[in-house]
Amino acid sequence: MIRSFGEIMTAVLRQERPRTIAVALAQEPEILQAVGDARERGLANSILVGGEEEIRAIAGEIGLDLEGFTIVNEPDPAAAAARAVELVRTGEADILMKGLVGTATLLRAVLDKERGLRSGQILSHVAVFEPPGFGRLLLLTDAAMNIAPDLQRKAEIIRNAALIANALGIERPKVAPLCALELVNPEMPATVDAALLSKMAQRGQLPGVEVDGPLALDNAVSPEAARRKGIQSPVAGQADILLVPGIEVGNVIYKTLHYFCPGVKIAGLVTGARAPIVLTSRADSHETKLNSIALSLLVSSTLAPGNS
Ligand code: COD
Repeated sequence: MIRSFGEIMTAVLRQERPRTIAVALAQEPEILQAVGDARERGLANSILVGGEEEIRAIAGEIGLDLEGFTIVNEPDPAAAAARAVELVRTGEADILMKGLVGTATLLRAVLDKERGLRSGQILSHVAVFEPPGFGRLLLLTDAAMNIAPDLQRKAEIIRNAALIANALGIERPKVAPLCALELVNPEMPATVDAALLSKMAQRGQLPGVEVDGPLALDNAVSPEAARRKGIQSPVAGQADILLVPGIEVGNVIYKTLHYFCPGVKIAGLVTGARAPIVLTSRADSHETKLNSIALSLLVSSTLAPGNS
């Protein structure tokens, strides 16, 4: 089982396969820094789609040697997103990476029925955290794509996240559908969905995962909190995957960890498409972007069409 981003990097390097990243609108210092680091560590090369003049100017400012990178001059955001998607669709690149382009613009290019990267599965975002002292990786879904998933969509989001967990060596991931409490309260629809998802998993409708909820965040990740509350559950205190009821909760947890948890390591990707999509927020550091590249490279073979 992989327990850290250091181990993810090692696992990717062990694959000894040349890889290519297609970056949509690459003219941003943290992006260029991250793809520069990825090249230096031998993880992947990149095709930089975006405004060539700006890319060259920023590279000069941060001291990045562009030798070996391919630059595709396409300054328009939507066109750059479409071009980067095309590079992945045609096999010229293994993974897609969001640059300066807006999330919705990139995802619309990915979802384009003729020219996108649909695989027949739903697409969802998975964030992976390595909190200092936690001792293992923690997955959070969906903090960035599916806005207000219904029960069926939540089941599909769990399936997508479970594949990422499997790629990290977690064979049967434990999923905690997060709520504000541990009891079903019909006034709080997330608790009803959590109970239904647990029953679905119990009856084999969600293969390969253990789901138990509703659980509040403390009881999902802290064995001590679960014990004090007297919660008997195969997931409580040991969750691998935190399933949030909607994008706002997910986004707030992601950003809370980012801003209030010094030393936390983070990665984010969209999964379910024909290739992983590195999707981090503009405010994320180049280290988070590099971690996301490594994670996406690791899972790219698992998520290849036909393997999902
Ligand atoms: N998986 C697969 N197909 C999808 C998905 C999905 N998650 N979402 C939409 N589709 C398909 C639909 O089936 C349909 O065929 C087509 O795409 C368009 O569907 P719409 O009209 O519902 O989609 P859009 O274009 O209005 O919105 C899709 C977005 C992904 C852009 C939208 O869900 C969105 O804006 N999500 C939030 C992104 C965001 O702003 N995140 C901010 C935090 S970083």
